[in-house]
Formats: sequence, structure tokens, C-alpha cells
Amino acid sequence: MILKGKKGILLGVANHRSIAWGIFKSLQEQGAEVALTYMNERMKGSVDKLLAEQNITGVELLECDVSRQETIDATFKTIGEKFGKIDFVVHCLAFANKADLEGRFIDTSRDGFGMANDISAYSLVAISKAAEPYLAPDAGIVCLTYLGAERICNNYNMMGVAKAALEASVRYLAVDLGPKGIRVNAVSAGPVNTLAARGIAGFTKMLTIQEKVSPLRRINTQEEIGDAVMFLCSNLARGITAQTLYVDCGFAQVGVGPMEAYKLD
Ligand code: NAD
Ligand code: 0WE
Repeated sequence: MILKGKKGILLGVANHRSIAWGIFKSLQEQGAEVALTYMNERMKGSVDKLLAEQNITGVELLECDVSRQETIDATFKTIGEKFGKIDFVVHCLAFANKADLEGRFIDTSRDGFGMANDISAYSLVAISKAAEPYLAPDAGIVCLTYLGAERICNNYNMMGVAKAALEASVRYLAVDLGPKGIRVNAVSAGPVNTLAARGIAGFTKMLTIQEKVSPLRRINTQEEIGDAVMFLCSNLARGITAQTLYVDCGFAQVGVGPMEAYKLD
């Protein structure tokens, strides 16, 4: 019970496949009290159903569309009233236009670039700022990222740029909040078959490549991503901040990448 008596908020549960759901279970298993947020009424229905199916009751559910500052402010006002101080914040959401996740990156529109960065990267800054008054002195903030922030990953395009902004934001936020004892980290997950991965060209192939070449020779699970996030939220990670931790079965360290990219023949 690493998180016994600890409280926090998790943004980004959409359904049972969500990485955020794996994180929720890991946090709960270790004794944490976790408030959840949903983007809109449709997502609320999905989260309500999920909690009911699993016989989970008494979870604080709050509406938070990160593109709307007023819903961020309202969320943390409620958190302050109901929880007082919180020990962790987990950011597990992203969005880009489908059209900006295929074809040529050069074709990204000004609006698409702005929107993806706003929802996927700036939101971490806005949430950290809104959470700051309510964060316990040893609190942890964790967000989810992907290898495409640092390497060229086919079709990840605009999201790669947004994740690069997110990872850099983690480092600057860590500097701002470090003097208060608050830590900020990212977990870089390998591919997971979620709603956000559905319909992505070549996704199945990516899973196959990771299965074949990663040191562990398999795909990372929501559960092991959840456990890593849980660790970073906990006091066991008290000396860790401004980091990106890879939970990808070692895939990122295998330099070869997809062999097809070399087209040697
Ligand atoms: P998901 O679709 O289950 O979760 C994405 C969430 O983002 C949803 O809950 C959605 O409601 C939320 N969201 C989108 N726009 C929002 C907004 N304006 N306000 C509030 N919430 C909003 O998909 P997922 O794969 O679990 O994604 C979670 C995180 O994990 C994302 O940051 C994603 O980039 C990251 N990630 C995913 C993978 C993968 O392969 N699936 C790999 C590495 C990192
Ligand atoms: O971060 C992500 C997914 C982010 C995402 C996915 C979508 C699909 C549907 C953001 N916005 C949208 N918008 C939509 O309309 N991942 C790490 C999963 C992912 O997405 C990819 C990947 C991988 C892996 C997109 C292209 C190539 C690889």
C-alpha cells in the first residue's frame, strides 16, 4: 500500500482500454483515493458505466475539457474544497486532427498545430498552475508521452511535435515546482491499442515490430504503465524529477528501428 492515505486527480479515462484506466487501477490498488475527470457528457457516460461494471463507488467525477480554462479552474476549485491538499496529478490525454497524423508533416495547418499543442502540451502547464495551490509539499505530477517526441515515427507527425513540447514543459515545470518539493515527470509508453490508437495506419505493424525487436520481445501492458506512473506519484520516487521514463519493454533503446525504413535492397 505505497499510496495509503494519498489523494490525487487523474485526467484522461475514456474507456476500459485507456492507459488512464490502467493507471487508475494501479493507484487504487496501492490505496490512493483518485478523482477522475472526463472531457464531456458523452465521456462521462462511458466512465460511469466503467465504474459501475467494476463495482467501484465513491469516486469523485469532474468535468474538465482542457481546451476550456474555466473547466480547469472549476475542477481544481472543487478539488480544493473536497480534498484539501492532493499528493498527485496525472495527465493522460492528447488530441490532434486525424489529418495531421498521416501524410506529410509539412502539410500541418496553423490551426491544427495550435490545437494539438494546446490540448496535448499546454494543458499540462495549465493544469500544473491550477493544481499548484492544492499540491502537498512532496506531490508528484506525471504525464504520458511517446517516442515520437524524440525520434521520427511514421505518421506521428504533429503529435511528435506536441509531445516534444510536453516533454520540455515537464523539465521547466520541474524547475519551477522543485523548490517546493514537487516533482514533475513523464512516462513514455510504447504502443497500446486504445481509442486514440484506433484507425492509425500501420498500428498493427508497429505492435508486431515491437514484439519482434524489443529486449523483452512483447508489447507493454496498461497495467505496467500504470505501475510506473504509480511509482512516480509515490514517495519511492522522491529523488526523481524532470525525467522521461520509458515503459516500452526496452524498444526505444534498440537503435535499428523498423527495418523497412532502410529500404536497402
Ligand atoms: P484514450 O483515447 O483512451 O485517452 C485519450 C484521452 O484524452 C481521452 O480520455 C479523451 O477524452 C481525452 N481528451 C482528448 N481531448 C481532451 C480535452 N480537450 N479535454 C480533456 N480530455 C481530452 O487514449 P490513450 O492511448 O490512453 O491516451 C492517453 C495518453 O497516453 C495520451 O497522452 C497519449 O498520447 C499517451 N500515449 C498513448 C500511447 C498509445 O499507443 N496508445 C502510447 C504512448 C503514449
Ligand atoms: O499519442 C498517441 C495517440 C494520440 C492521438 C491519436 C488520435 C487518433 C484519433 C491524438 N489525436 C488523435 N486524433 C484522432 O482523431 N499515441 C502514442 C498512439 C499513436 O498514435 C499514432 C501512432 C501511435 C503509436 C499516430 C500515428 C502513428 C503512430
